[in-house]
Amino acid sequence: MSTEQLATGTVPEFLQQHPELSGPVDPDSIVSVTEVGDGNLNLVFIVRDAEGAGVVVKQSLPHVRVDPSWPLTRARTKREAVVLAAHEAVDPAHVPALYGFDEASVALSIEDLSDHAVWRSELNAGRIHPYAAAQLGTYVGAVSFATSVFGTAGPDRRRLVAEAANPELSEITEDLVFTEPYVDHEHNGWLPANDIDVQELRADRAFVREIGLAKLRFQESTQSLLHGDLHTGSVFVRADGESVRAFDSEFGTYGPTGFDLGAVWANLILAAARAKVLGRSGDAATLLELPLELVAAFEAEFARRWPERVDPRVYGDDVREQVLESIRSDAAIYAAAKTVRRLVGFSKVADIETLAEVERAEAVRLALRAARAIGIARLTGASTRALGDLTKSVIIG
Ligand code: SR1
Ligand code: MG
Repeated sequence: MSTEQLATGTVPEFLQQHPELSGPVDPDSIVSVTEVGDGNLNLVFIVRDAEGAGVVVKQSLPHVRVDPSWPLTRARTKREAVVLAAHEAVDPAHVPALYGFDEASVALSIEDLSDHAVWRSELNAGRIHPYAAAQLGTYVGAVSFATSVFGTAGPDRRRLVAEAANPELSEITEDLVFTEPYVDHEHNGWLPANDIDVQELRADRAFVREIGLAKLRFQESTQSLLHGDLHTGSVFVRADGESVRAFDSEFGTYGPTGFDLGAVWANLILAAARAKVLGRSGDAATLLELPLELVAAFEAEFARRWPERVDPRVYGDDVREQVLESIRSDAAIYAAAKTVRRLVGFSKVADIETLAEVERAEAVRLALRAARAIGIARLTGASTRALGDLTKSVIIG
């Protein structure tokens, strides 16, 4: 594809040619364009006009941004537009508004949320924003119910599942989250002090089996339309506590609902490990309570919508309870998988990487142990509360 690559200087003309992407911005009075992309994949521009209105324009590159030797489909922008449109239709309060998508230029435009901050950056600065966990639980509850068998009629849903197929990015998840950390791979890396921890992890056959089974469910399941990459760097928070938005859903596809819950949970474990090694055990304890709020809010929203289910004939409340139980269990193993991948594999996180070496090694050790602990304890039917307490005892002592 010979799509023109946008640059700060060419964005104004691009929006004049594509006014459907300009949202509230007047394309004829643009005064600033700033490239702010800090993720692994794309270009992201914040555009402002003379009245102060803003829009965010995102364009995919033909490769991974942080590794130009790694080609990647530019159709990922379309995949994100599909997921974002579907999620916005269900829960507009928890995602940025989608203004437009242009297939030829592989660009989309969304609401400018510059009055928000990225949750991961806030966590790393010691500001927890604890309300965000429950808000994300509500978001996952709303979109997972609406896109599940319970929220969408069968034939429509089968078409939607096909439309949201995301083969290339799903393969990245399968490789980076579930496979590479457990084998020798050039993407992996850790401090020498953590050699013993990685060896222990890989030698834990029960844990590796659970990771394999979790990968299998990720590959086979079409339970709901996932965000697909719901880490704290994909979440905006606003200091007034009134707005929490999940963005960057380009990895979205139909999959097991617990995958999104597990992503949030994992990143709370990582943030807690950071807090602990920096001497902030109180913050670590607060952070490790948040997965409970996440899961409780998810279940409450799912249950609130349950009376609207499209086919109640054999889907009684007992079915709902079993579905929620299996999602809780999935959330724990996906939390474990997503913790491990950020410590051992490609795409590590600032929470850990910005620590000095001694603290980093300790944080990695604690988080790996917490991941293994919940990945196994969930097999005994441990409650989310019990799993949360377990992570506290491992990380805080
Ligand atoms: C090559 S993409 C690496 C990672 O960045 C995204 O945030 C996803 O988590 C993906 O696994
Ligand atoms: Mg991202």
